[in-house]
Parts: sequence; structure tokens; C-alpha cells
Amino acid sequence: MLWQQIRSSARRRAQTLGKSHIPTLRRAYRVFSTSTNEEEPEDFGDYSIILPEEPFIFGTSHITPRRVPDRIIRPDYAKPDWVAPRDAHLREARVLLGGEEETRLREAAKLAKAVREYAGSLVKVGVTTNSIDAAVHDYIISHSAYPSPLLYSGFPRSCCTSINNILVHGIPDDRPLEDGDIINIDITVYLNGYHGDTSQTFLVGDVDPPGRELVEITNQALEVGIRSCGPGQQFKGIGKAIHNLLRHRDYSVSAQFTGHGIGTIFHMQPWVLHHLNDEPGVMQPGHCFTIEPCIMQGSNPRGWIFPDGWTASSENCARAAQAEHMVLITNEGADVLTR
Ligand SMILES: [Co+2]
Repeated sequence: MLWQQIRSSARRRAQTLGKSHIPTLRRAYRVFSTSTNEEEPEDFGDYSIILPEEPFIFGTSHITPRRVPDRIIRPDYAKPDWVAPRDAHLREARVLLGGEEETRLREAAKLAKAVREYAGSLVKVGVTTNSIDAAVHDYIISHSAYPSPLLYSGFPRSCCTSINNILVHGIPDDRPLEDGDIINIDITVYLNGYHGDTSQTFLVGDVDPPGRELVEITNQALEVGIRSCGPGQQFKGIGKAIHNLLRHRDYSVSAQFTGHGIGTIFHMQPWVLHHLNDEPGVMQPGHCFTIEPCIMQGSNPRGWIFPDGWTASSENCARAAQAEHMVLITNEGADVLTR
């Protein structure tokens, strides 16, 4: 049962940290008490629950960002004294098809895919997410690109690693991967002025059937989203397709995190909602955006953010998985650039 897992996970941590960390246990009980039915908590399977370190350290200023050589061209936000342009929220990701812009966009996406596959090859029991991040960082730099998450709004690492109950934006750290974990690795690279963004949820060792099924349905959610894309199609079709896939099943899709336009800017219009919605936008040739549904076990789609300001957990510590591709709308259809 879920509450037993939370308790034993919190107890293990309290043991390693010493008696002063009883608050971990108390909070674990509070997390449990938010469950919709206290009599019979939902059973989400066999996995470790990720909780913030105790005592809380707020923010990430205690984490030293990795170094990037001067020869690597950085995005604007990673330069000192950068101020966000006033019109940033108005910009839309659309490239001129058939020219240099499209070529560069495709190259960034292709590199992101290669890095995602490389990161996946490193996923093994006992490996820390910090060591995966360090390897990913070096790989990206050796391909003359910049790891886009690094220093984005102050993010201190070069990729996001989100394990089990973490929805998105997990910060790589020194926790070794455990047998039975699921881990999403979210990769974004900045190459020749364009960002390429993709993510996948990997299985660590022997994952229980509910965990494997969650990852499988998440991949399906991404695919039905992709199939609703093409010139003249409505963006809201993506959310509708995912809604239809999950209907009558014990999963929910996070409405807190969206796909986004991508190109010379990491995150921009059009915003891509993965839940049922009534947004008016229509896909036009040249639009480039991500689809990245975050699917959660059970019927509670809410999340909460750790004191670090980034790591997002499901509210009830149910597991979540995510998968992400970049889609380019062409005159004929939709190309998946990170496949
Ligand atoms: Co993204």
C-alpha cells in the first residue's frame, strides 16, 4: 500500500540522516493524508518515493553549475546580466521551410535525439543521476553545443532527471538509481542558434507491471498527440486525443506542464496543452513545437514543487512518466524531428 511505502521510504531517509529528521516522517504522513480515500489508499505498485532532503534547503544556489568552455555559443539567458526581452511572450516558433533555418532546427533536434539515446545507455542500477548529467554535459559540449537547461532561469544542471513520483524538472543528484525505478531524462541542446528538445522515460532493472504499463501508456499518449498534427489541424486536437486515450483508465494527464514552441528560443508560443481544452490555435506550415505529456497513475492530476523550486512531485506520490518529441508542421504533414 502507498502509505506503507511512503513511511518506509521516509524511515530509511530518517535513519540515514539521524534522529533530528523526524519531520520527514511527519510530512510523509501528511502526504498520505491528502489521499482521496484514507480508508483504502490507492495501490500504485512497488517503488521508492522521492522526497526532498531534510532539513530543507531552499533554491539551488548551493549547487555549483557545470562549466562550459568559452568556444561554445550560449543562448542569451546563459550570458551574464541578461534581461528578458519585453516581447518574449509574443514570439512564436515558426521557421521558413526549405532553407537554412529548417536545416539548423533539424540538426539541433537530431543531436538532442542522439544525446537522449546516449543518456539512456547510461541508465543502470547504482548509477547516480549526477554522473549521468556529467556525461551528458560532456557529450553535448564535445558536439559543439550548449546544454540548454544549464542556467535556464538558474537551473544548475545540464539535463532533468525525474524519478518515480517526480513529474518533471528533477535536478540530478547523488542518489544512485535503484532496481525498479523509472527515470525520465529530458535533454535539450542549443546548436547553431537553435534548441532541440526531447525526453524519454527509461526502466531501471526490474520494474513492476504497473510501472511498465505507465511508461507504455505515456509513449502511446505522445504518439496519439503526434498523429493529431498537420497543417490546418487545431492544437486542441492533441489534448483531445490524449484525453480519449486515457478515458476509462486509471491515469491522469498533468495540466501543470505544457509543450511549447521551440526554435531560436527554448520555450515560446504556441503552448501545447495535453489535457482536454478549447484553445483556438491552428497549426501552420513552419510551426515547430514539442508534445510532452506527463501521465500520472490514478485520478489526481495535481503536483507540488520541492523547496528547491524545480522538482515537481505528484501530490499523492503516485508515479509519473513523460515522453517528448519535437514536431515540425510541413506543407504535407508533420515531421517528428527527434525520432
Ligand atoms: Co520541452
